[in-house]
Amino acid sequence: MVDISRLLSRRTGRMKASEIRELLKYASVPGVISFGGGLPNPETFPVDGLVEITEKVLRERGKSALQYGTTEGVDSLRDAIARRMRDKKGMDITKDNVIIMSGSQQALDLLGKLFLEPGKTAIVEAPTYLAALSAFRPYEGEIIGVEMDENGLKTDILEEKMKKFRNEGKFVPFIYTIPTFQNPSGVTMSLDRRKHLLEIAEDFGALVIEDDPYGELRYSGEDIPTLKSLDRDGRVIYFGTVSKILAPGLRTGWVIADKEIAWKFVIAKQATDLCTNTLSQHIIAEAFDSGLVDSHIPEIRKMYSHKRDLMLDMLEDKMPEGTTWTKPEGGMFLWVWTPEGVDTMKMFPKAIENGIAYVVGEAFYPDRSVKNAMRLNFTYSSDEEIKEGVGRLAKTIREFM
Ligand code: PMP
Ligand code: G9A
Repeated sequence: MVDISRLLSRRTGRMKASEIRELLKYASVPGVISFGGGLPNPETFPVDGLVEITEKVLRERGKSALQYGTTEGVDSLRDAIARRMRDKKGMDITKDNVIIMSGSQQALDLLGKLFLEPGKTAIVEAPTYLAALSAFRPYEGEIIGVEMDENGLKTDILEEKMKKFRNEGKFVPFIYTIPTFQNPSGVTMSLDRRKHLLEIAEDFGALVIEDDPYGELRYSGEDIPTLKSLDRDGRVIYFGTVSKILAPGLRTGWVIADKEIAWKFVIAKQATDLCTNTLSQHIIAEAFDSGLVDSHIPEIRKMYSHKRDLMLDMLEDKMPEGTTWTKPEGGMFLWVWTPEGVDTMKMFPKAIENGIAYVVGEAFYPDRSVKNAMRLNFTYSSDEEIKEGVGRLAKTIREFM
């Protein structure tokens, strides 16, 4: 065996297996109900529609659909996305602002590659998307979380922190947010906070990253304008994906940015994978253009909104005194605060013993400082599993208290 420890780069020391991916193992352990993984419900995948489209694409455009493509992405897909972002998200953009990614996860990695290094500080929400932390960490900047409440990122606290950082000589290239139906909390940032966030970013010369995989999955309440639609000077970089409105296996997402920034993403992407899966891109372009995606999203909303309501009802019914949770208007997750002193990491073995899995809250904080919280996914489990699983979770918390 070669001893590779001396051979590895310094950055590998900052790489860590995703706790969510590790948890996916429990999704297949017989008898364990998992609210852990952030998986779409496979019943929502429009398999028949995609069979038809794939055959059409291969027959009509097989030679180009199986060839390498440009790094920026397949033109028909960039066009379809630009149109969609203009119509549904109020963005003033063209195809030239759209760069196709191998999932928005790739955009997160390239973001770190482009903007982080020792001496730079990324601001994230606390809690934030776990795999964004995994993407940023190897690039050796500092990552600092700013707390949230039921209206999203607390921008007054952000402003104070930014002032303090400026006095300390800390340099903040970007503020990363998931403003709509956040992963992990399910919370949506209010319009006032969105405007305030953009003002702060402008004052301090930082970019704003709007990661929006869930925006089209609204079950109640009113749409709030995207940060990108409120952007006046090209400060917002928007990340989108088909993972939650079509299928994650297609591994396709996009970056919307001003042309200069978009070009930086292109160069960084070239070194990573040259281009995103060309066949997937042709299939997705067709799925947008033929109306498959639009006819299909209401079905996803219907199923998930029912599951959200069911989980909320069950929590109301079963949870012990002192436990609270968010009530998301969309997305795939909700966030549970366990009573003070109930450390969900320490409780985890008991949960598995009782046949229920969740993601421990501390994994979503850059400093792992919060112990009495967990994330629950409500989209993957069957209705029966949701009913039974919340009961098991409540029993686990009671026993652990
Ligand atoms: N950002 C957030 C906030 C997510 O929740 C996810 C997926 N769970 C991603 C990015 C990655 O999505 P994709 O499948 O497009 O890589
Ligand atoms: O790792 C995955 O499969 C994507 C899930 C993301 C999440 O659970 O937040």
